[in-house]
Amino acid sequence: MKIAIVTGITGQDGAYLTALLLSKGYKVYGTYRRTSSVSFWRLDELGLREHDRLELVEHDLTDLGSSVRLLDRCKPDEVYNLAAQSFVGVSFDQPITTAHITGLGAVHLLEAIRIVDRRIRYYQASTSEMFGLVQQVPQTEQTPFYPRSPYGVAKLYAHWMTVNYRESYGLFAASGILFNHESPLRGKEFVTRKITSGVAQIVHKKLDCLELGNLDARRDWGFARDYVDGMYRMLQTVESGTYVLATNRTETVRSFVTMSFAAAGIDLEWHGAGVDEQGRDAKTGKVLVRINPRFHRPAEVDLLIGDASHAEAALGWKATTSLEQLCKSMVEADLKRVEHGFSW
Ligand code: NDP
Ligand code: GDR
Repeated sequence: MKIAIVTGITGQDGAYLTALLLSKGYKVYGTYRRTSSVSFWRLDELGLREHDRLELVEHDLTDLGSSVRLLDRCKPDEVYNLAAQSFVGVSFDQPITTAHITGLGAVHLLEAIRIVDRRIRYYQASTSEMFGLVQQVPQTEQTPFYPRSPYGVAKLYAHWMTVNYRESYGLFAASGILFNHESPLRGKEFVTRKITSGVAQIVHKKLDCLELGNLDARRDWGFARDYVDGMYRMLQTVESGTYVLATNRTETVRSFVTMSFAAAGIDLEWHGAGVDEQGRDAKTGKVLVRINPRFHRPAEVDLLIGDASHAEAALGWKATTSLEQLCKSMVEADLKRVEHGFSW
């Protein structure tokens, strides 16, 4: 039986990747950090919590000894490093914490592999945030990096360390440069889920108006379940490499808002510009969306659109879910959650 470690199992991708690996017969060790109240709601939603091939293990990503002991004890074939301080907005307020977890955390695992067993295959969760300021579109594995946030910079460090351990010590170390991927299990701090849960609360009269930041940012949004399949494929090849996963379609935050209200049967009209821009219900004229500058970032990534041709050719991977399907599934899930009084 193959053995995998998934760090960050309590997150969106951790839950979907665990589901995939269990379906393929793996034994999965999922790591979580110690807190006074750990939440496994995503594993519960997927019905995985009590799976007999899943073991949840406490692990501190900032402690090398913790990573060495983890590998020594679990003896994995594959390590998927998904744990990170993953919220770009927070990284501006907590740049050092972000560097420790998102940047150095990866190196602790790479070092642990180097010490414990160099045959262990490693996946690094890299990101389109590393492209940052637009250099060329669509972005590919060859596009120059220019990160625009402490998160992007920390991830770029981890990416280059992954490449360096591959080249220096011959480790099988893959780096997946994944563009934004969303799902009903997305955290509510990220814009898509903030929007779909906001729409659901507005429909159920628990919220009057959704407050957002930059509506002009463009993102290449895919479905998380498709993307974890790409991660898995990256560790099944003969040699490790770097791969972009993306849909090759970009939309503004504004159009995701319009799409989300439409999925709940509300026709939204836009009025005004800049911080005075508002989204109003076309029937009643009620303001349902307004701008709050609090959600603007000190430096923004304006445009992301990825070209995943390399992943398609080398891994047989392709995004399969349209943004309309994805958005609808998120709105429907949030409508149900609000209806049943669930808070996540
Ligand atoms: P989530 O924010 O949903 O999950 C992040 C995970 O990291 C959680 O399990 C979280 O644990 C854990 N974590 C946070 N801080 C720490 C810490 N100090 N020590 C240990 N674990 C910690 O992210 P996603 O699932 O969406 O993303 C998975 C990975 O992929 C991340 O590394 C992210 O940066 C990267 N990525 C994500 C993309 C996306 O669009 N989703 C795109 C490209 C890259 P806890 O529950 O305790 O907070
Ligand atoms: P991102 O995702 O920064 O791309 O990082 P997020 O959903 O947070 O922001 C996307 C864009 O929406 C704009 N925006 C807002 N964002 C949030 N969170 N809240 C708002 O109210 C709001 N209003 C407008 C943002 O400015 C931005 O332009 C995600 C994370 O999953 C990273 O971990 C991952 O690496 C990248 O995607 C790829």
